Amino acid sequence: MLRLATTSAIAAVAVLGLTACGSSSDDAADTTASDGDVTSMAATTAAEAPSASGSTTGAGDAAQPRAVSVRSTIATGLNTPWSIVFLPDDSALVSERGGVIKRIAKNGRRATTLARVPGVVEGGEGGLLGLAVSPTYAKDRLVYAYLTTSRDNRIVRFRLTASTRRIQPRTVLTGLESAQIHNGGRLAFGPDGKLYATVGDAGNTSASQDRGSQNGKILRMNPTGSVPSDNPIEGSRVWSLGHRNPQGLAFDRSGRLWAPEFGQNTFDEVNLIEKGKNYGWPEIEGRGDTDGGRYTNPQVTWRTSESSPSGAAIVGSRLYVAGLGGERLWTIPLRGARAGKATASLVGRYGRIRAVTAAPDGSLWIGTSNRDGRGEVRSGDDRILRVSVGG
Ligand SMILES: [Ca+2]
Repeated sequence: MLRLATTSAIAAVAVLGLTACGSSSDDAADTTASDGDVTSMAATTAAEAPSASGSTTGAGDAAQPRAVSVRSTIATGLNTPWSIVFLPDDSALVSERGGVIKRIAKNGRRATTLARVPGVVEGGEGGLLGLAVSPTYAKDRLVYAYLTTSRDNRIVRFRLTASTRRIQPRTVLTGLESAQIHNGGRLAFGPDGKLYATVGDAGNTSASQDRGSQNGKILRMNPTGSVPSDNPIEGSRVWSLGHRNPQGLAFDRSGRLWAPEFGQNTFDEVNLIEKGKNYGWPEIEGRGDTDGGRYTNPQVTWRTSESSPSGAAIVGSRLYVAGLGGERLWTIPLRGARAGKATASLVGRYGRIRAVTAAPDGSLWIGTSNRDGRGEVRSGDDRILRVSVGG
């Protein structure tokens, strides 16, 4: 009975949030008065709901996560690092949203400018966003980037090595709708060798349920950008639909894909992404009526003030999610296809956290995002930190 009551309360709050407000920027839930009012009202109404709720299956999930502890500062003085990826030689590449790729040598303690990606137009939440390293980098030296230009969001690829000074991008996918908000932008290669990309609704909520649009989707494509023959909709890169603004992708050791997603005013989500499934936006924010299985509910929800989740990474059997507005790192135990209870670390200590990447040594690297126009800039921002997550 309690469970039913809680679900109803959540549904009521979700409806309230949807009807009270139009499209809002996500990276900060409470920058405007109207957003702030709705957020606080929702938070009050939802006070009896768990602050971070996941599956309750498996008593072991309630155990404390392994210790999350900041071990060292890898680099400082960055400007809105969006994505951190590692090359096979254990050096790292960092995308700054303004368009620059920086490099951190193996065991290095500073980020040096490598090259600028041509065509990037930084504005609102857009700019140089996700990076991905070719799974066959040793042979092809290819790096992939998701970026905002003057007319679209697109994915490009280019050869990149430590000696590269000038990038010559080739297009992989063009024509994704761009906007000041909801550009998505995360890239990741799956264990299947396919390239996955999170694409936001660009503020056009009707795109998310439109199978003919690539916005509000998670896309799956061949490394050239062509459509794999085993995608769910013939001739389409759409892998899953009904998304608002996902900015994180992480594959677990069984090859399952997990993706956090910004909610509008009430509930952020973590979803287990499966082929062809519909994650509900804009019909549902957070958990709701699946309409007889038409929609798939998230496995974890948060109030937007607690999370505003961007990047995601998995180490062992735990999913780590970077919180922008929530200014924290979330740890979520994964048990097969179920997510357990989320636990927060580093709350407020470093400000906004956007990037989180599993490092070759088993640690996590996290990147702050205090210079993105929505944060409180601290001396040394933005920074990349090395975080241990236990043995
Ligand atoms: Ca959803």
